[in-house]
Amino acid sequence: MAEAQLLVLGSEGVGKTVMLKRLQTLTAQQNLAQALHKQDLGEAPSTIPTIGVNLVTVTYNRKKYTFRELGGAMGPIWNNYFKDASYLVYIIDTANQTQVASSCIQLLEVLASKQTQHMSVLLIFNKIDSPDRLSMSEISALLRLREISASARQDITVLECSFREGAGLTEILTWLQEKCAK
Ligand SMILES: Nc1nc2c(ncn2[C@@H]2O[C@H](COP(=O)(O)OP(=O)(O)OP(=O)(O)O)[C@@H](O)[C@H]2O)c(=O)[nH]1
Ligand SMILES: [Mg+2]
Repeated sequence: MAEAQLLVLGSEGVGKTVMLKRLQTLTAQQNLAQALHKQDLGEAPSTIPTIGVNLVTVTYNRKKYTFRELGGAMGPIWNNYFKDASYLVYIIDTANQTQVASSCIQLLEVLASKQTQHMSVLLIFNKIDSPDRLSMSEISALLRLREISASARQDITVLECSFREGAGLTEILTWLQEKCAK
């Protein structure tokens, strides 16, 4: 079976583990099409902060995806893991206004690394269900998203999600299928 290696990065508590649990549950459903349609995923799974690496495998349409989540606390050594991955999922917590700026700086550092130039990037703005969240345009301005997309070598797709509510999961599966098919 074909296999894709993905890296999942983002500051502490942005929702990396919840996303992986949601994807695992969703793709394990017998009737995935129906599950995707209903989007009735129940309560958000509970998590504890990831210490070290959280390895999760998801099978979708006969393709295997291996996600390697690095806990946000491991930020300083993320770069040790770049060489093994071809795809990057980077999550920003739109509700954590004090963290957004440092998350953006970390993203820029990741994108500037020589070892990530070949990667396809999925940039996720999570927690859009939160009343405190920054809007897409506020974050885009803060992040200078347009300039980044124009200057970065990587192919960047931006998605707004709420892993608590299950919003955006279908789009993630579509992205996986499109990008990882190559
Ligand atoms: N409101 C809201 N909360 C969310 C959402 N996604 C995740 N959370 C909450 O955010 C908290 C942290 O989620 P995790 O998935 O553990 O975060 P993480 O990115 O894996 O964190 P580290 O492993 O410490 O780096 C949990 O309490 C989640 O329930 C969301 O879409 N909306
Ligand atoms: Mg985690």
